[in-house]
Amino acid sequence: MSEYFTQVGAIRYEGPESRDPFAFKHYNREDVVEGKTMAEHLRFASCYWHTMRNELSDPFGPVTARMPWDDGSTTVENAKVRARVFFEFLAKCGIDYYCFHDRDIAPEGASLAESDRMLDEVVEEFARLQDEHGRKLLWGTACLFAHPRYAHGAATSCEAGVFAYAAGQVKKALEVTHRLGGEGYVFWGGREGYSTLLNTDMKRELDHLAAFLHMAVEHKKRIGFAGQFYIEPKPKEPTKHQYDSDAAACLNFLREYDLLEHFKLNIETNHATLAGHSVEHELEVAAAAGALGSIDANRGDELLGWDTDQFPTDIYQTTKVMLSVLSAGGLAPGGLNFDAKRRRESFEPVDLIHAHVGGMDAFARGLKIAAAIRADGRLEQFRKQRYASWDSGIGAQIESGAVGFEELAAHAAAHPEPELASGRQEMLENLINEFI
Ligand code: XLS
Ligand code: NI
Ligand code: NI
Repeated sequence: MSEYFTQVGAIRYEGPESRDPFAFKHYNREDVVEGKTMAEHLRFASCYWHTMRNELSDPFGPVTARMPWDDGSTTVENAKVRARVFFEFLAKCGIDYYCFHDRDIAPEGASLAESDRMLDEVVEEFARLQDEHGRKLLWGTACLFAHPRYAHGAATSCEAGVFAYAAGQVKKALEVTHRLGGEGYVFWGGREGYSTLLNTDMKRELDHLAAFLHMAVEHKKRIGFAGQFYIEPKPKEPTKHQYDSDAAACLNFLREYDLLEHFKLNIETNHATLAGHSVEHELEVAAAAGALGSIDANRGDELLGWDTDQFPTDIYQTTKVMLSVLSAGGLAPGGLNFDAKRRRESFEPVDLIHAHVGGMDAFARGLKIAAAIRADGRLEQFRKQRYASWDSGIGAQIESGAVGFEELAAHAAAHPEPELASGRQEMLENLINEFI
């Protein structure tokens, strides 16, 4: 078979001393950390929309990405060529998983039926390529935000016919995800929100969104799809306000509409920062509810206010993410999906390799550092000690529900002013730096 990334062979682990830009310095897939291999911990995925379909235009200029394999047509044949390039890319980088939207991998036809037919044809090529290259689908999803019909949203559109069309699209996307052995399915409500409340019946739209998700749960059961459902929070962009604005808002919505048992969250770093949170905040909120599912691994730029979707290269950030992931017991069947794109200036195919290799190494390093911090134990010990007053005496009585306001008021009256210990933030920050 022809090769598209001819400058590069398979990316190998050479260790921290290597100066080869096409070698891993930290990601050694068979290395065991806390009882699992790095590959099992990290479960890397590349996303089709950025890797194969993002041509790197911006609002001020056209596409720059060089994709010599792509003839620019919307034919099924061209879609299959792209698929072959993608699987060669995954294999070269040693990335086990991938993710896609229905409309990234196959063209949209003049009718839903025609789109479905073309999707089926491309999916068969994907099935063949998965076998040939030993790659797996982490999750599938449907693009319910690009076509002009979704201008007012999909499941929250003011137009019922659009809701029906979106249902048809998700039905098919679930079926092809199942066909490809997908381990999950993501709902990201790209336009499920509003631009102005002047024209919006928020309560009615939320009821519709919940009804839509209940139907998806039904269909999942009907077809025997056992993959995990995820909601991906994002506060804004493209709309001014999206209903799935952050992890807490998603959890509340899922609980209110009796959906929580069917969904986990897919947390994206740059969406967390758009919501005014750190990614580790979102991970902790999800984990506390038993709903930490998967991660869209990228990063924003603190000087820019939008979803810049940059590749994750910040070791502090990957360390904090891996601390949360390890303490939550891991991500499987979720993974680390690089929902990330190159800068417009990085337009050569080989830049895709640099970008992914760097992200993988940054996470491998984050994993090793996080495991070392956990093995050292001082951070955990400090945190535990900070709550020692709850382990016995009045604290333990409160936690067990043995006392109420009467007893507590009596306790406060009978005891001197409580003594507080320092939070030691600076000392803990220094402790983390010992390991970076
Ligand atoms: C966009 C989202 C999107 C989802 C999949 O901001 O991150 O790419 O991950 O629909
Ligand atoms: Ni995403
Ligand atoms: Ni995003």
